[in-house]
Amino acid sequence: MKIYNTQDIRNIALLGGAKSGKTTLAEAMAFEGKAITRMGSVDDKNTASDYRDIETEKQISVTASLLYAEFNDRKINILDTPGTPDFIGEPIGALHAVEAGVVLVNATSGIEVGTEIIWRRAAKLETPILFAVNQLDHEKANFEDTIRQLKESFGPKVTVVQYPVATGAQFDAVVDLVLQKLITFPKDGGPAVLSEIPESERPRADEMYKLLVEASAQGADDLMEKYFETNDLTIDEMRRGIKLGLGNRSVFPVMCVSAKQNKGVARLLEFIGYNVIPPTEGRGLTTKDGNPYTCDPAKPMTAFIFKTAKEPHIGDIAFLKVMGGEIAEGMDIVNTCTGNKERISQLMTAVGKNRVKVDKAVAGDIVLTMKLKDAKFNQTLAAPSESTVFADIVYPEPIFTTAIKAVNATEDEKLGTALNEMHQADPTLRVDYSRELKQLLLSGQGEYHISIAKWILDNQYKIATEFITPKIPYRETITKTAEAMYRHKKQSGGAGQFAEVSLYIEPYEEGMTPQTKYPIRGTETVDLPWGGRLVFNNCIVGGAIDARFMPAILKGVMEKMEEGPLTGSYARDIVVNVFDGKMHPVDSNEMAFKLAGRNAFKEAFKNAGPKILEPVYDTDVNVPTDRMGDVMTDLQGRRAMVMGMESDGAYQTILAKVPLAEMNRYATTLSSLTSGRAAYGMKFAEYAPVPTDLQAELLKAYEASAAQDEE
Ligand SMILES: Nc1nc2c(ncn2[C@@H]2O[C@H](COP(=O)(O)OP(=O)(O)OP(=O)(O)O)[C@@H](O)[C@H]2O)c(=O)[nH]1
Ligand SMILES: [Mg+2]
Repeated sequence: MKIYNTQDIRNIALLGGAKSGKTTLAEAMAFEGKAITRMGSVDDKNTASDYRDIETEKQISVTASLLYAEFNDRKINILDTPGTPDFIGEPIGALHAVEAGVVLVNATSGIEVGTEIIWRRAAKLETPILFAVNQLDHEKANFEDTIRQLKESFGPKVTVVQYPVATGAQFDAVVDLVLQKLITFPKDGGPAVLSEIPESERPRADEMYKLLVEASAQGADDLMEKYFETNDLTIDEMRRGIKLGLGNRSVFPVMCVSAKQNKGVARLLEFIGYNVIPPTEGRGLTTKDGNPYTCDPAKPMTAFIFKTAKEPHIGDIAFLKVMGGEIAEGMDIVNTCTGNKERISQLMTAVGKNRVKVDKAVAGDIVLTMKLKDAKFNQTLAAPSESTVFADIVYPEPIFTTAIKAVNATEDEKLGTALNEMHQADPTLRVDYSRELKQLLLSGQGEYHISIAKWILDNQYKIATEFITPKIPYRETITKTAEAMYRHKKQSGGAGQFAEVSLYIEPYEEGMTPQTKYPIRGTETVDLPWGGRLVFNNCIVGGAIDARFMPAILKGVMEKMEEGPLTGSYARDIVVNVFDGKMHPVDSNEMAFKLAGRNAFKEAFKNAGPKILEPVYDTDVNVPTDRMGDVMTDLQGRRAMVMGMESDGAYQTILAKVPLAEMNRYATTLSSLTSGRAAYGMKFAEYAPVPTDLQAELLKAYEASAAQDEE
């Protein structure tokens, strides 16, 4: 394949709602760009982009694919991303490798949630956006409605560049206001035909053109001035305004296509080639130390790994955006994140599943490389003299968690390895072993996300797995003071064991006044690894217990703190005052005092108004105003405490404190309450006592499971 210069490369990501037609458009673009000779279709499961087993099985995109088109002496790299909101990590990753996003909008169903989420990301990254209204051939297509919705959601900078003369079965021509031509698509395929705009379309075309001129003036200050003075621009000025406006996000042009019938796709490629900024003019990336880094072929070689994948027969694939210099086969480089030396053994460009070898790639290009020893997403490859490290792509926090285990316990290790590999391919899929809950936790962007992960485990890794509701990390504490004495005494044959401990426990509070009932002779404060504190006071008088036994008593108390007396959860926020005890000259030892300390603490705890605490999360739910009522009622059913409300256009944000135990499957419920139009986030806030009836339930459940363990 020909090597293109930086200036002749354009990078776009196809974004937008689920099933809006991105993969179909990518296929048509690759076809128009001579990268494939025949167009496949999603319905026939033979597109270049949706080739993975899971994608042909479900007929959706799950992973971003790289494709390209060669058009008018330019190479256009295309990242086809999934639209299902559960796979949001893919378009987010892709946005870090492109200079423009092409947002597809389905003319039959309008804007979808996923589109709004990715829109906000693009805004943050200052990525230029153009819209492609797709499926105009569909009988239910409605262009006017779609434009109205686009303007409602994304504001007045949404600018119509083309409009269809008719939609549905009659969709065979668009008026292109930039070219000032009618573009007709021949019935039996083949290149589109350009002609003068017919008289019958003139009034509409003129009216739309006025709006286009006004919008294009936003692209540059001099155009704005001229427009204010004369209320008009020349055609060339209008074109310059659109190009600049797309680049600086003051214009969001709208194009028209039927991806499936390959109508309008060549013109879209031409528009992209002409108007999208070259890589050198893009915002570039940020380095780890916060400096902007623009793409530049004159810099030493640097490349950012914005995605990794693993494929059968190939192994690990790294997706690179070359940011500086050029990268070539056989080159010795360094991974600046790990310091590891690597050699580039293979460079490829791709049309989805079909990969094409290239000898080198220049700054601005997007390429694949295989067989690196150890490369992960978010890492930087560079010339050995370089130390640049690019900042990480920030992925959204998980919103759905399940515990998972292998049906066959001997496959636990295999499962761990598989899940870690899957995390490398999809950073939003997270896996954690909780030592506290003794569960392997799998988290992602929704229940569907996790169910797809299970499909991959079942079918690709061939590991049978089971999902279990994750346990809640409860805590235990006390609400009043109590005393207890415990005597540990054992007389068996030779040496006996003896220790007696009396202690007085109180609830710990930040800044509390120390008790005066027993004189405190020494204090040890333990910041507990699971949160909260244990204050351990030595109040022994007259040498009732030797100082050398105190650490053993503390150890015993800590053991019981680690496995709380009520339900085995961690205990927290307690003051223990050891005020008396007894020793035996021969039989007393550390082991005996540990046991006595542990049991005395357990006794006292039970009489100190023990309470189970549960984690409570600060939760913000972003809901369309018309669904507020349902979402609110549901939240109240989850013991939520509503803290406030914020209005945000057609959306409201509910701020609430909700117990984690009530949030299981919330993503799924919220999605069905709002037809997928809401989003939410959660952050740990505090531990709070559980209601009495729930405490009784938890105690019963723990006793039952403890009894079972003993059997
Ligand atoms: N009538 C019509 N159908 C289309 C058009 N483009 C795509 N489709 C159909 O819409 C469905 C979804 O198309 P895809 O290309 O998979 O959509 P997508 O946006 O890639 O979907 P995800 O990646 O899963 O979000 C398929 O059945 C396509 O055949 C179009 O222009 N017209
Ligand atoms: Mg797709």
